[in-house]
Amino acid sequence: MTDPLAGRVLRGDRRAVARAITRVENGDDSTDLLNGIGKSLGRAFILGLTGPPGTGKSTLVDRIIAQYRGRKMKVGVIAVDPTSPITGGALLGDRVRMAQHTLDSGVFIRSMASRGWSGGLSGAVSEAIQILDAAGMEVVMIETVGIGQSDIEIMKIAHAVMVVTMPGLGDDVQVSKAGLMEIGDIYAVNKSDLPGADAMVVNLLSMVRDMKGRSPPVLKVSALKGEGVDRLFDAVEAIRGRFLSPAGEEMRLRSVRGMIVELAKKKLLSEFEGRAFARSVEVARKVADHKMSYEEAAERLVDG
Ligand SMILES: Nc1nc2c(ncn2[C@@H]2O[C@H](COP(=O)(O)OP(=O)(O)O)[C@@H](O)[C@H]2O)c(=O)[nH]1
Ligand SMILES: [Mg+2]
Repeated sequence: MTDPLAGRVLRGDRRAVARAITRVENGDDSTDLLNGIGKSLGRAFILGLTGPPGTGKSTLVDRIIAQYRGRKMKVGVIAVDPTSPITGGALLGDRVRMAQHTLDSGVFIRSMASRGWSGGLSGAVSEAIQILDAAGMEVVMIETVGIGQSDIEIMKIAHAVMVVTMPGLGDDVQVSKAGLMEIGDIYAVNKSDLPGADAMVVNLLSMVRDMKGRSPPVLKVSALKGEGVDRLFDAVEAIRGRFLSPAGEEMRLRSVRGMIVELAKKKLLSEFEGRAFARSVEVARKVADHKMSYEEAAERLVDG
């Protein structure tokens, strides 16, 4: 049976979208909802933004929203932040609130807390993207703090990934360690109004050049002052142009595969937990009686 909420989401009803995302965020049963919208998807261009905390991702998201709104395009944003909601930068918070609360019905911003979501994070984000896609958002941006494995995993769902850095980050350490050098399609050196931006660009270029066959652009920008935003946006649009063209087939399929795998993982995990706990009685007894190692017991549960 189709959830009536699905129809409302498909019509772009904002309250329905909000409620649907809350449902997937809480882990409530959303099977009927997602089946109801699930065959009308794949139109939204998914742009991931990731990088160390405080580099100005949210401020940049705000700038990119403005660019798309200038073209009358509908934009959805999901900010996954372990510490703070999208209001991390007070300035952005104010502007976002204004944007939401005044006339702009073409923007839907939602922050999702990652705390306590072990394993299920990417699945829930995938579902939220589906909802925004179904509601007619032409672009969906996902902001994550690029410090953990799950943040990197979410980026597999994106059609394009922008890695956001800034001068004086301790250079390569934070960026390369977290695996950010492998996943970026565009590198933004934000806060270029501060000293050290050129050095950061040179540094990133050399790291990026080391990798085979790829030469993602490294662009200076100041989200605060609005400098370099046009060029950065052009780089995003170049990728979106490919996404929309027949040549984007591979890119589109890669994202779909990423989504399906994340959703499957989420299902597997939640089903497994219940079953495994029920079945653990016997092996737990053996472990307690020193007849089996924890390792063996865990393997026994996985094997079924
Ligand atoms: N100087 C300077 N500060 C910036 C720039 N962009 C963002 N900021 C500031 O950096 C802080 C963190 O920004 P935020 O967008 O919340 O970073 P996030 O944690 O990566 O999302 C805020 O105080 C912003 O105002 C910039 O281009 N230049
Ligand atoms: Mg932020």
